[in-house]
Amino acid sequence: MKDLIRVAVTGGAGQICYNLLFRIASGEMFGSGQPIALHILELPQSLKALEGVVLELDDCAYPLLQEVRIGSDPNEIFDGVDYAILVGAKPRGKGMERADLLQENAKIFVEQAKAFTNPNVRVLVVGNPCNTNALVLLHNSEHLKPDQVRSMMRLDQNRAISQLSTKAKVSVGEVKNVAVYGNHSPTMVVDYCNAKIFGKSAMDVIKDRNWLQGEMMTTVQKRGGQIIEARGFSSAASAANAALDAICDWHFPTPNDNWYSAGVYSTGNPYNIADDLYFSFPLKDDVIVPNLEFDEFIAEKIKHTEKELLAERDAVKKFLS
Ligand code: NAX
Repeated sequence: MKDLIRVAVTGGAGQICYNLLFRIASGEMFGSGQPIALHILELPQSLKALEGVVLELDDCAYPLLQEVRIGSDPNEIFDGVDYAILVGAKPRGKGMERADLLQENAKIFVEQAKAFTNPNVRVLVVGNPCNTNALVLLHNSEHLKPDQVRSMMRLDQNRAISQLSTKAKVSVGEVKNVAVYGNHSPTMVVDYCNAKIFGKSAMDVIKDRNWLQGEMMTTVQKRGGQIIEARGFSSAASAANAALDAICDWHFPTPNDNWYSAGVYSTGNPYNIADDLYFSFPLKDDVIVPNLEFDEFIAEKIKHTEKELLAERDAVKKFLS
């Protein structure tokens, strides 16, 4: 039997976790031979609901799930974990300004930053605004190094893959090297210049630059809003699926013929993006893929999303030590 992998998840009674916890426990994240312990954090007022989720986990009788801990104290829940998926965050309330949302969430990540004890822990921030929350987390931890923290951009990548495969009428497995840049927000940029379909340039296969720059880009950028409009709730199953993919991207070697996107610390990046941001780039294993070339449209949009992240950083500057 392999050593346990301990996975902390926050926001355990929320809708993303209802789609995520069961998939982790079933072995979908680390494989069918890997025993798992779940450490689940919730706010005190939602612990009862979380207890109900744990009853359901029990009732699945997952052979790999060796242990479940729940609680409201990050120090207890994050103690000794190998991975942490930080989903719990404060939603935007009625009449709340974006700057208020940034600050309210920053407080959560300032507190959680201090609670990690495993020097090798890897932390994926999902709760929005995820890139800036990741930056706050890094700045407020004595132990976490930049490469131990990421923000989740994999949902945007998956949305882009899906749009490209539908347009080209090929299966999703034939669409590779799709990268998204910047912020997890409507300024996020899909790099259609380097994407491949059947090993060929996506631009040569699709031959419709207007669609790539217009409908495809805006569909991916605004997909979250489209789902809220249709469902009445924000993306949950697809977000959980992306969190699963994002941890697999981190845990397992990247296939030779592909890359993936994640929000990583920008200092020292090869694309002239400002230092000290969490910015989405294409990665192979832990390294940003260098030397990719874009057209002017993409280059200009990348500057725009960088500007938005700089403004977010400015809004939380009092939390950045
Ligand atoms: P829910 O409101 O259903 O659940 C959030 C849960 O987090 C609640 O149960 C709440 O009690 C808990 N929580 C709040 N503060 C907490 C804290 N300090 N410690 C522990 N638990 C806490 O939201 P859900 O739909 O699950 O979404 C969670 C977050 O994911 C939101 O911030 C959302 O914006 C973000 N998303 C991020 C995505 C991404 O691609 N990065 C996509 C999906 C989603 O929009």
